[in-house]
Amino acid sequence: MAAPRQLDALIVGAGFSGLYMLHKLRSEGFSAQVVEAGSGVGGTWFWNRYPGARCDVPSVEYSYSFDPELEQEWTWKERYSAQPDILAYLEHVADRYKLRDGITFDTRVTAADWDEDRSRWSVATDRENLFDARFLILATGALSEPRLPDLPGLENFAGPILNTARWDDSVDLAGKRVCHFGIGSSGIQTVAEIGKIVGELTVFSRTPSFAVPCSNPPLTAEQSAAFKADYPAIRQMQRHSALSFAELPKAGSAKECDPAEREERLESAWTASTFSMLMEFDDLLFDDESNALVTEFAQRKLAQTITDPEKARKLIPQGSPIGGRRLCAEIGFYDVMNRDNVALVDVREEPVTAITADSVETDRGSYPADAIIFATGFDACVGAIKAIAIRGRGGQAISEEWADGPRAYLGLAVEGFPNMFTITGPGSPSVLSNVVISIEQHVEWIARCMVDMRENDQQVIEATSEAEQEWMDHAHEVAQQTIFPKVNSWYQGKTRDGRQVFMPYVGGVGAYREKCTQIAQAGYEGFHLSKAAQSGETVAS
Ligand code: FAD
Ligand code: N01
Repeated sequence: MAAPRQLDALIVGAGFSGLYMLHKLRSEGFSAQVVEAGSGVGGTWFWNRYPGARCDVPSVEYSYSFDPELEQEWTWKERYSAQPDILAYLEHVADRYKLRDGITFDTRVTAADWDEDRSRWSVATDRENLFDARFLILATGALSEPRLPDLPGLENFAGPILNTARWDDSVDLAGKRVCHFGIGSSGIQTVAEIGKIVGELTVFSRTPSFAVPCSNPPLTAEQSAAFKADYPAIRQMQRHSALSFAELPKAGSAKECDPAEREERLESAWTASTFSMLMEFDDLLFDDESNALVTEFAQRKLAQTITDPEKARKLIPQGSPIGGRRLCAEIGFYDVMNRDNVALVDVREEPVTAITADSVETDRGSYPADAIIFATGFDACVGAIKAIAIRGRGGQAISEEWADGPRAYLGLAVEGFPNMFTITGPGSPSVLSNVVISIEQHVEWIARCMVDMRENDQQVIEATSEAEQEWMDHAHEVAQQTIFPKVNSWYQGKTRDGRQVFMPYVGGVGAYREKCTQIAQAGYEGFHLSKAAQSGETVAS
């Protein structure tokens, strides 16, 4: 086996996070390498190739803001771009900044051990290569570890089994009988597309989400030019708003609004943009009464859209405030669900009992299947990190440390795991924001921290347990003031005894950014900084 490669930083993952992290560290003069399990760049947009996959934040906002030249040279075709276009953009980024030679593809990081005697990370992969790095940066993605249901007899199924997050486009579904599981954002997009070509479709749902119509006209040359001219203002707004959108919630409470005016406003918000419904008033994520009014409006809209009352009963969320689960954007999903060749099974009332070679059996019936699709979500926020055997100080394992829910300082660093950073880790705004903008903030903070350490001849940084606890308490307290912890969603992690733990930070992207900046300016308050255990190598290459 070859000697471990010596690096300042080993970055895991080549999505939006890993690509920018590599570029940033290289431009600051550090030696860094990315290890990526996939055979190309793009992360989410490399893996999620299912039909209909697209972003639900406008592309002019869901794109890097760090380089005005990149903003000017790239033109988005649609308001919400499809997966191939977002992947093409990330491939362009990899080429433009000459990043590919810094990425080891088709290689999975399997283990990382903190060597206390040398204050360095020893990183192992599923190939022969080993790395020895001062810093370990986890750009592994909050939504990258697919979660698949353990259905009885699945191994007996004779046809193809597809997963939206690992899509195989060599499978031809035209005219086939398809059983599809899961109708979150991925499932809704997939069903809307495959529903047009399959022979028969049975959709197995569990918890339904609200989906709003996605208006996605192509962008005209004039619109693109206007966006390009506006980029500085758009970015400024994004960086300092609560959700890193260029649109701010409109001032005022839903419950205090005149009912006729409220109805009119919600009617136009319904088709305006994915998140307009949640931005129409500024108290919808905090005030149960205001939220209930908008929830009831959305239920009414869906009842008018879904023609079969039995399907409507199963598809319209009940007892769940709108926005508590991620709002979905739909282009033709309910039209497909309205078709006669599309059946809907709610597994909560009709559980799956067996999978045979060519059917899905429930306690009430048998559904023929030539192919099965899983759009059943991800082990969100923590899955990809826990999948690596990471051992920190004293050999403690991250999977054990987080067995009762993730703990982290600012969602960036974990006590007991020195020199390890998590980009959009649990406890940061991450998935409750336009993620690209949150990624950029983390990347820039980490790079700045490494530069400051180099300048101050410090090699080791670790969150203190007090700071971590204080941040966790604060994040918990802020979350309790919102609707989020009241809802069953993938935002919630689970403890060993089955309790739910809310994972993202809901205090707002702008406020969070300020807090992170203040902490850095105050000499990395809440972190312990020191020299390496043994003198010798410095951080700079
Ligand atoms: P990822 O893109 O997930 O990349 C992580 C990479 O790490 C992956 O390529 C993975 O293979 C690699 N990796 C993980 N573990 C290992 C390991 N052990 N060894 C080697 N490599 C590893 N967010 C929004 O804000 N707006 C949207 O509209 C939006 N749309 C989305 C649509 C879909 C279908 C999905 C699934 C998510 C969407 N998201 C959206 C969230 C999206 O994940 C983020 O916006 C963003 O792409 C995350 O980038 P990332 O680089 O942090 O992680
Ligand atoms: O995953 P999900 P997703 N039988 O967890 C259900 C982003 N994204 O991949 O909640 C039947 O939302 C499960 O039910 P339950 C976005 O942030 C964005 O769709 O576990 N159903 C749930 O309803 C999104 O939120 C876009 O009770 C089963 C569904 O499957 C996040 O990624 C597109 C089941 C999974 O939904 C995750 O979205 C795609 C079973 N056995 C993704 N097991 C955009 O549009 C689970 N379910 C931008």
